[in-house]
Amino acid sequence: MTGNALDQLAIATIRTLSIDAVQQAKSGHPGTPMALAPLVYAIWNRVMRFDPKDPIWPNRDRFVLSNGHASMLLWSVLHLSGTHAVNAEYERLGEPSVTLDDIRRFRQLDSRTPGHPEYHWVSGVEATTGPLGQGIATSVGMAIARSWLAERYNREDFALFDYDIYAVCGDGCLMEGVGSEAASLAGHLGLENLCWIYDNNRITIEGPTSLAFTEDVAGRFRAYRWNVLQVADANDLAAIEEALGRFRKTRGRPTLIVLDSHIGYGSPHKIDTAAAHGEPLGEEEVRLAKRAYGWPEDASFLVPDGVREHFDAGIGARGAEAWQRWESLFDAYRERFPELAAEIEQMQRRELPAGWDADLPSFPPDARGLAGRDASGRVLNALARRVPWLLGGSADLGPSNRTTLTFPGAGDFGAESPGGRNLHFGVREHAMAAIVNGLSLSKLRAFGATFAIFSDYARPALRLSAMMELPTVLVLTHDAMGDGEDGPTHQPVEQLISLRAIPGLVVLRPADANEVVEAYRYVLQLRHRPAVVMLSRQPLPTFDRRRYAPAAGLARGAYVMADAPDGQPELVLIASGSEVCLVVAAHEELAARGIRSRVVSMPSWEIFEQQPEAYRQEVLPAQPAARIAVEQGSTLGWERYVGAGGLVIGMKTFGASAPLKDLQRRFGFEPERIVAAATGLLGRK
Ligand SMILES: Cc1ncc(C[n+]2csc(CCOP(=O)(O)OP(=O)(O)O)c2C)c(N)n1
Repeated sequence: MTGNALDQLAIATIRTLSIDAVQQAKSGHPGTPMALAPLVYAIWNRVMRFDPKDPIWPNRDRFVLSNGHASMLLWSVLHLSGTHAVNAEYERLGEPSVTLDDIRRFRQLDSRTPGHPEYHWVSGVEATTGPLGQGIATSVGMAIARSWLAERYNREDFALFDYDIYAVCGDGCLMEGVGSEAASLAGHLGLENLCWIYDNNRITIEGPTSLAFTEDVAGRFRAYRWNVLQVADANDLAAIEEALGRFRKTRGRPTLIVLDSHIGYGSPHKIDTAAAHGEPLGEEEVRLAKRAYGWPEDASFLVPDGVREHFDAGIGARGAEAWQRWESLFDAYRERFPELAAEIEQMQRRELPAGWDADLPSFPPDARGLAGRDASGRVLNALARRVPWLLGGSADLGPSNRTTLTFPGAGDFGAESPGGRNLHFGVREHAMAAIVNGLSLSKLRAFGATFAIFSDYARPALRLSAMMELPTVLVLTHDAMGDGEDGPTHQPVEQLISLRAIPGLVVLRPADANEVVEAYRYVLQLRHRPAVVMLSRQPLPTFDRRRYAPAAGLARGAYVMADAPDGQPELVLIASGSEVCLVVAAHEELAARGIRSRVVSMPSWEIFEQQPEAYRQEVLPAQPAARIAVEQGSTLGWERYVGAGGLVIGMKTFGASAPLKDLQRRFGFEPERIVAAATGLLGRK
């Protein structure tokens, strides 16, 4: 068989595997894989430097399927290329990532072929995608990481990091705001190793794009300062390869390839949108499509002889050769630059360098205290000096979030300064969170920052951080009503509880400067969980830890900070963050009145829930039943800790625009109100 015939056979195999899997599952999207099979084939078998035997090799080209509903494309190529599996400890397993049986069990429980690409579940998937726009936005983080890594580690004759990032997207990804935010930043940063391929099929679920999407996409990307290329026929392998080649030669700009295609290509009937999306073709249509591809009509899940071998000779051979070359290069690099090589190895395993916490400050007692955000700024700087690959930034609120890294050499990341550690995301919270995911997928330790209220703008990507089990960090300042005069639009109410509802995410709301230190100490040691650190805008007293329990208790999620003298309280006061000092003041006042209370600082529900039952009982015993929780956020959920006999002082409405003191009075966040609630609850004066 000629090379050309083998190419066509391989493409038809991707198409028919996709059709058969969707048909068998009775759900999925067959139309896009049918149309994009040549593209994905060209990228994988002709261009990508990816070693199927080692899918986590650091210098591999990345492939992100942003139109995740076309996941069968990915399952087909992972199978045909013989990509191997890797486990959560980064051990390379000899077994295939996706077997033909997995493909037969597309979308079924525990198969390695879920409905959408799932990072951490299927080896070879570079990012979880499905919510449209996320994949392309994440790819921008990957491209930033690629520039940063090259700048820090490449040396003359040692191009350790020179990989490219390919992301495939459809109309949906380009309609979504997050895609536009990310594209704008990518153009600004001139990320030349980034290539998006836009499947311009002029159709979405409801029908033709003429319904809602008639903008000039190419013009828009030119305005973003991207290199825009056109391929007029999605079946023209040579033209696709030519465009990919031009991308690789383009300097100083990312590339968008606009690929004109027809959804459901090969289907004899004009495929309607419902059939292309979320519905199998049906037996008859499957047969006719196979006939159009010159395929045996009755065969299903057929991989003809020669196809796997063709992938072995293409991506397999090219990947193995690139891998071997890189391994030798890295061996020589390790000899010449042992420290840098050690950094790369630690980073790849998500480990921290020795002494990473050596410069963490300890804050002396101070009644006037320090704002959470100020303590955070000092801690972040102390950590970033010690962890060279810790980097991040804010969505244009750096001075306010106090996330700027100010030590010598930290610098700003930019097109001309790709080694900078301060990222400037612009006012783009959603893209920021997706980019942070991309940085983390590239094994950098990355943080983003904004006001707590705007976590809503970042939430879809944050949810994916948790799903992908990435150790990202989101620094959220102005975590309550501390910004006073800015008013209800800026005062979070339901954000805390909604963040706590994201499975796997660690939410931390430290009470004073020393809890901030402990919060970051905890967060930095996470390897497979994202964290949110909620910080106050206003100063909070730094507690005297000789009098109150050490801040290290934070690592257990909640701890007894102050107690009744005999350890037998009548009442338990629970609070987080800026409200802990209020309950401490109430506790002192109650003590003066002869009422025995306990103060529990509860910076993190999630961490507390992980503690053994005995510890949780010790901190929050069944008796006394009189408990009061105080938090400047929605009261929702606190019932869990205060029980039926308890009370929650929290927010039931939006806030208001006024100085903080007035807001605290209006909404009941004052020690005397807590004292009154306590005496009322106990039926005492
Ligand atoms: C954020 C988000 N909104 C909606 C959907 C549901 N959805 C899945 S595919 C699709 C249509 C996408 O159209 P396009 O990107 O052009 O893909 P194609 O029609 O080429 O398959 C939609 C709306 C989604 N996956 N993510």
